Amino acid sequence: MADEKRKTTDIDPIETQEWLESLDSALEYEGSARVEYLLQEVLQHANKLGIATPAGINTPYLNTIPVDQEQRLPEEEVKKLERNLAFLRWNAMAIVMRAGKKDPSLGGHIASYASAATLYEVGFNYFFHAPNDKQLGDLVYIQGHSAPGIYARAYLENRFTEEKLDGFRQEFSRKGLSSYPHPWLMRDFWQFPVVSMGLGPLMGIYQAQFLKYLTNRELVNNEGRKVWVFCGDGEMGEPEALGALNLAGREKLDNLIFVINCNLQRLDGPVWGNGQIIQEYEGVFRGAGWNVIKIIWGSGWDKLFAKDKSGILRQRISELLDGEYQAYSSNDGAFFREHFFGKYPELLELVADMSDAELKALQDGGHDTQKVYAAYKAAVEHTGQPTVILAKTVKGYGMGGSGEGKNVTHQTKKLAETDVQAFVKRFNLPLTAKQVEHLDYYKPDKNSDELKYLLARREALGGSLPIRKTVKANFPVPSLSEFETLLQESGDREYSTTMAYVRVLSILLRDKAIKDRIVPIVADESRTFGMEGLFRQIGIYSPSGQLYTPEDKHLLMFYREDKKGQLLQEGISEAGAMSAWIASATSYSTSLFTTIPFYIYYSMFGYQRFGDFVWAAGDMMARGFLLGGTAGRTTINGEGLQHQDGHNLLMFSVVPNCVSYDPTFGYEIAVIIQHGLQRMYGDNENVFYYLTVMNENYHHPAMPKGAEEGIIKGMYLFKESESKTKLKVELLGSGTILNKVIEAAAILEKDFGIGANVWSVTSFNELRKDIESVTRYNRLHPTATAKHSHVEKCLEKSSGPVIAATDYIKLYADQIRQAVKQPYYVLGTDGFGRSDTRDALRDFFEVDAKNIVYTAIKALVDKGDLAKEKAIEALNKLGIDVDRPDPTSH
Ligand SMILES: Cc1ncc(C[n+]2csc(CCOP(=O)(O)OP(=O)(O)O)c2C)c(N)n1
Repeated sequence: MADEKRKTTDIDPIETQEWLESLDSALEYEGSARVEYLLQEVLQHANKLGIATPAGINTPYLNTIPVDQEQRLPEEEVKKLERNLAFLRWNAMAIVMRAGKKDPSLGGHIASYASAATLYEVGFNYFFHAPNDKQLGDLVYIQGHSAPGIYARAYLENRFTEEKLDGFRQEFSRKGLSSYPHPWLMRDFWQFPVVSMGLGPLMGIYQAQFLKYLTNRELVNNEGRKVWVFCGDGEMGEPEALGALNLAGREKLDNLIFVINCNLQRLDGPVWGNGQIIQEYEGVFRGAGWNVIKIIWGSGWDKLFAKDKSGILRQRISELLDGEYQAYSSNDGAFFREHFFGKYPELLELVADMSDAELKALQDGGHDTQKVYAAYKAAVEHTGQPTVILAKTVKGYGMGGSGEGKNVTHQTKKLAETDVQAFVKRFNLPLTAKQVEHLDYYKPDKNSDELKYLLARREALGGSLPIRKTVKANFPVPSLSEFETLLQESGDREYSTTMAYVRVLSILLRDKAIKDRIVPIVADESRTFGMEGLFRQIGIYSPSGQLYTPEDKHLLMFYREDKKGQLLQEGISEAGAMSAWIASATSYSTSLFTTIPFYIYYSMFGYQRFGDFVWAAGDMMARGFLLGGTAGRTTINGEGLQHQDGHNLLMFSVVPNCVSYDPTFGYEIAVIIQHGLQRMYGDNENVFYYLTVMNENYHHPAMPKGAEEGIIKGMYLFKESESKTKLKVELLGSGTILNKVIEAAAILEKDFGIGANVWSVTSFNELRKDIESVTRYNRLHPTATAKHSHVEKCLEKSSGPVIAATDYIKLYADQIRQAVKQPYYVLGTDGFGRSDTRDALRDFFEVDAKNIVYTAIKALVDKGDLAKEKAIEALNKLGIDVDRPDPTSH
């Protein structure tokens, strides 16, 4: 359309022709760089003259690399690659269909790999370096739904037996293969769990950044290593997928290559049926500073474009809608001729000498080995920018009527018998009728050219992929005595647990054995957490150093950016910073060099914002510390509803290998972090830590003797009641609310003659895990002596009642209910937060000292130890209005 309009408004075609011819001649005699220069000059000049110029973000709907500039593979190698590709296609399909025969509910996908197969194979044979003694290798993020194709390759490489393939999606009953890439489930194989759409692209960008960070800090030489991220064109709809493109452009991450499999379809139908998704992504990526390589058309099209002197074919493809093109893929050659070429008689003429079968055989660029090779080669050679390859393919390629280019193809787990036959014929598979009927796996003879080629190519690139290697940490973990200052009473000084954490961090940053391995991460909140001292001390990482004089240069803590900076300041992107944390927390595997990440952020913008990444981190066996700063619904009092976190701690409890705590005192933080360091880097355990830290300043006592074990297990007796009275309660508290519990204990004793033991519960989450494990043991061992949970042991001498109060929703402390044999009462901060003073909020949510006192008295009334009137008296004495608003509905 645009071309037509332009033509109709061409008031001087001869002049136009002269301009075009002068470009032609510049190209012929001086090359494309000169033409680019001239055009830039013309545009700049036009700008100066005040003439509006096009944004220039898109190039025509053509392959980016001109045919004569394509780097090519020897044809005999292409033949062997494509032979193997046929076997891989068959085996990948067989894996899914054989599992489906056993039980259709097992599921699986055929169409995604069918469209991406060439993209993977060119990479596996020529580009993806594996880690070995000599090299660290490349990091390849494989799109999850293509897993069957990757298993099929592992079979050809003799890594998996046929029996193993038959265990696809049967991990418990057959010790088989995981549905998608899950390192947790296949620890020597998968590296990156990316099947949740959007995680791969974001994690890949920060992985590439982290590799450069390690190089710039001279910790690991990652030069030459590439991060390859494979994703679907539908997947790019996720905000996470597009969210950090500009960072990759800004930091010139030329170690990063995205391969977007543009089969124009997602799960339900076309990604953008009414437009051209490849063009849209080209604009987005170019705008973000990426090098974009489009491979839309296969080699068969080259001669058609060469013949297209009038530009009619170019015009037709520029008008083409993805929805239309998809229909051509799912129909035959005659349909293609009629609807695509038939639009213009001149275009029909262009293909008059081609049969319908030849038209149908015109391939998309992403199915053309040479085109893909040329794109990858150009990508790995490109410097100064990340590269995205937009490869046009057909979803369900080879699936025929059962799925090729069809809207239903994503979930098609089975091909009709006729389509299986057609598949065998199309890819010329050497299978007998019986083998086809049984869907037997096929592996060429070990002496065949194809298999020898496939194995030799992997050997040349360093070995098999994917592969997950790890290194054991080999540095001394600091002992608790290093944190002595935090174990002591704070005297006159009041500080918050956030400050306690920052002190722990500073101590670690001075520890000779590990200081370089520490990776502090923030998402534009250093000042919120009092960490700005680190700017000067360790520097903020910036690959280009600091090209300007910061406005605060005269200050002690000025904003110092440095190529060797240690602090990762990821700007306002919690999910991005989380991805950086994951890269660091798994560097013991990806770079065989252990780093120790500490990422602190606003706790409310934590799990509930980037929870899927936390889940992936668990799967990847990430090791490191996450700190939910400004936690506690009433503790960050002024910020109001959106900021006040009363539940993220509970959310972390659902991640099986996350160890989480809600500490109150500096010594608790020191004990927890020291123990975490020991578990993760001393004992190489696959766990990671989440700690809440708060911004309320208060006095910190010295660590009670022997408290370490209880701190780690989740509960210890902080203060035993000295009262001789028979009226006793057990008070449990965590985080800042423990201070309210301590206050309540004093009031109970002084004003009501009730003795109260005070327990610091550093983690209801850990206590719950212990209860679960003990309960399971007792259930499965009916004749063995029953085990007792830590909670039971702590409270065994008490007759209760037990009252718990925290700054989190009641469910958090309620987790231990089954192990509390005494009457158990829980106070917490259910309901939306709001701004007010801390005292007012704790009153509102009923977690202040008076509400704890009253609840203890009511508990004694319920137990029969006190008369009902005592409860009324207490209400009056404490000034509690019983008609107060209910925070859960107010
Ligand atoms: C976050 C998330 N949402 C939804 C899904 C379900 N899902 C799986 S594959 C898919 C479509 C993928 O399409 P595309 O990215 O284009 O990949 P293709 O298979 O076409 O190559 C969807 C929606 C998912 N895996 N993750």
